[in-house]
Amino acid sequence: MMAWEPTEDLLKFLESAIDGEYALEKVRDAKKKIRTELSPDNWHAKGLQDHPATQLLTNICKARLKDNAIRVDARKCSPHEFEQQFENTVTPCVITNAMESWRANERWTPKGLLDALGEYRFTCGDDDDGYSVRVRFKYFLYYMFHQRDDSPLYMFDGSFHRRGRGVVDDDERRTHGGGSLLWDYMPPGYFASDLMQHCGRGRRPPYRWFVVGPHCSGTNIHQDPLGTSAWNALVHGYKRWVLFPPYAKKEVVKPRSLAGDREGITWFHNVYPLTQRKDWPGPKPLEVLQCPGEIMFVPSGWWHVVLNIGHTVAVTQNFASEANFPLVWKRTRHSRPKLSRYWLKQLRRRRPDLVATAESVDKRSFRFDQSIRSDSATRNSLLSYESSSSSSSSSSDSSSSSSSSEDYGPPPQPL
Ligand SMILES: O=C(O)CCC(=O)C(=O)O
Ligand SMILES: [Fe+2]
Repeated sequence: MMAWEPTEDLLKFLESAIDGEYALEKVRDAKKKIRTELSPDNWHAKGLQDHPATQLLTNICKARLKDNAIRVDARKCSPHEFEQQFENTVTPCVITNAMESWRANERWTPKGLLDALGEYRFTCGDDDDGYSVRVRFKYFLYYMFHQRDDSPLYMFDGSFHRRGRGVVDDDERRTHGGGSLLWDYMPPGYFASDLMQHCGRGRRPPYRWFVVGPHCSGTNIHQDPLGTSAWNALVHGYKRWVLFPPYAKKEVVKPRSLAGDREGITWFHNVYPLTQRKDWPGPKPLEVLQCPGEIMFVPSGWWHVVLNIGHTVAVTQNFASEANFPLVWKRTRHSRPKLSRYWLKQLRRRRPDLVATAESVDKRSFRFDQSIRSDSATRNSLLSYESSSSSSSSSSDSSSSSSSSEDYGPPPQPL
């Protein structure tokens, strides 16, 4: 698991295998397109990697403090239990012992990936017109080990299944030669029946990403699109997560005064300290230090922000399950009407049991919280989360809600 430590041996190897000067030039070109507001020579201007606050965040991590998430051993918790306890109650958790057999454990090392994918280009961000900016893996790898950027470039690639030797088609696992990264992992059994698979080949919005993050890179606070849930499996490095329940108000967890900040690390510097104060107006954060070999489950609607500690390699997928289907259906119907028509057609054939749910969502003005909270387990789960993390029931969350959390109501009231 130490494969991504910048040892002398590894650095020597990278020097011998990659033209460093050219690599940094290519990365510089990508930076210019991705953050047009910032000169490519100014990415380290704030010295954030050496900032005491960053070091504190990192040390807290190493000491394994600041982790109040539930761990679920995949060998002991059945899919039915998982569904009941976590999916249906919209409760985040960390899954252990679910990726032991993955080929990724051996193959996703700097040398292994350089050998398999060094020449292929992967997405590291978008330009101002929304087009992907891609960098060859070998150049990105060199950059990772030769930068001190405040918020380093983050490789986040949704087309990774098409890269690698022997890849001939982008959808069916079996038509990929052994070269695709798809062969190196297997979605955990809990998430095997992803209902969005019925959206059809090529129509489905991007839903799986290969994620390579240098130390201090990260993802700013957000909710995942279309009401989907996600799992995020970490092969190397550590990820520090902070999560807030769906009913947290956007303007509290993502203050407008920091609207210019789009980076995970700046959230940790500017907002995280506020969350630790007595006068923090939002729900208390759920904090996680995700270790290598662990899978983070982020249920539908939960706000989350991530900071990579040490170089990280992960794979993440978003999905629709029976538990979040009403919300995903509602959002898809609203923002992707054409896709939703095709999806419904397929569901009629393959999952007719869900059609009535879809139709009932269409008929009434559906509120996700009313649906999930009619279940007493959910009520209790969200309640116990609230009471374990805050001293009083939060009165700060009024009924006015931000646009992105309009499907969720205020926190549950005591029974
Ligand atoms: O940086 C990460 O690993 C988190 C990714 C994430 O939250 C997302 O892709 O929606
Ligand atoms: Fe996310």
